[in-house]
Amino acid sequence: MNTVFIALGSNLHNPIYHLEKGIRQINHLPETNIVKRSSLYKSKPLGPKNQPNYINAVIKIKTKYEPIELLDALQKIENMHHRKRIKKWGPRTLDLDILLFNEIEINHDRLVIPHPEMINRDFVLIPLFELTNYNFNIPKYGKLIRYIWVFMSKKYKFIVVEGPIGVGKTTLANKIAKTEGLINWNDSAQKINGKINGLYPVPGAFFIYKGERYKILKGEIGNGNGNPGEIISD
Ligand code: A4P
Ligand code: MG
Repeated sequence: MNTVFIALGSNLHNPIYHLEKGIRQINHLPETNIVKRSSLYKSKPLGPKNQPNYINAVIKIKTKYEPIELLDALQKIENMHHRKRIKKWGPRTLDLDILLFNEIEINHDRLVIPHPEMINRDFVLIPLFELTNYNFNIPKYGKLIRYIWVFMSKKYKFIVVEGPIGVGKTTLANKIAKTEGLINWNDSAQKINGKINGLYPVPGAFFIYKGERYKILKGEIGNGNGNPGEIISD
């Protein structure tokens, strides 16, 4: 079975409906199963600004499909959502992008993997992080976490690592602080009731919640006004 990560995005006609339906349709493809799905993230539009906010998510699937077959299947699903391709980076009912396919690189007319824009999009990187881990490697590009921290240090005032006592919040906070690209961060994690570590200072705000391991579960991306992330859905 192939392991594939797919990014979903929608900003028209009830985006959550289109995302949820798209996820179910992918799960129904022959010899294909969803292994994990991220939370839904609300994000400001990249590209033309005169369009609604997006809802984005990432899923991890196992499939017997080969790359181009999978692309065909996903485009069929997009078409079922009456997706109209009008303008580049314009509004859409459902966009399905293949981010990663096993660990391979593809440079085909119709398919480039890893998806070349993924490293530039926090609405892709953060849900992907939710499904993976601190050491996750993006073929060709390197550590996922590096790209995330570069974004965060530009956008957010602080990062909060929250979770039960003894799961390794301080270790994570210290790792984050020491990660290349975060040289302006205060690397002393501040403890609040033993449940939260904060890292200061960078512009904006972001929450990292923690379930079993280091997982970002919730947060509005591109908030940038110092408020905690808005909770959309678990
Ligand atoms: N293609 C090449 N590589 C891939 C791949 N890895 N996965 C080709 C999927 N498709 C791939 O895509 C154009 C062609 O890319 C396909 O025919 C396929 O052969 P498209 O979806 O038909 O057309 P598009 O909308 O012009 O391009 P694309 O790349 O899907 O748009 P983007 O770049 O994804 O931008 N803002 C926020 N906040 N959230 C969003 O999700 N999305 C867009 C769409 C703009 N702004 C956004 C968001
Ligand atoms: Mg697309």
